[in-house]
Amino acid sequence: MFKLAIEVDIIEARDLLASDKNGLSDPYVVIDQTAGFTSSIKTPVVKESLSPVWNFNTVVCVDPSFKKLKFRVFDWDRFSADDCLGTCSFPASMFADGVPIDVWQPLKQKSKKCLFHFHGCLKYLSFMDVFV
Ligand SMILES: [Ca+2]
Repeated sequence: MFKLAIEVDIIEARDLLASDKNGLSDPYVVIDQTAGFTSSIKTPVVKESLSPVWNFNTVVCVDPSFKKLKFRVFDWDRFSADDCLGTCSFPASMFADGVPIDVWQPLKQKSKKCLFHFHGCLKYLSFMDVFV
């Protein structure tokens, strides 16, 4: 059994919005999986940073018919719901040829412009590879 997957390295972001009273945020990134997985993938939280470095490697399972890969950046809060700092989406066609890509992209967000940096590569992998 084989699944389509995208190997993703979530590298960093620059100049995120400040969401906390101290003028900083506690950012982490969420990716939704589409290939029958109910859970999303989350990076660890980087505390008190507007230019976090995650260097987070993961494999995102996608349906062969997937349209886009979407990243959502949140500010973690201890006592309230986490705030969305911005999102960015990448069309499936970007990954179609299986060549590794290295992308800097502005986040869609309310005001200030910030950049999101990741590596991605489409691959086929056996079902068991997802769990080892
Ligand atoms: Ca926070």
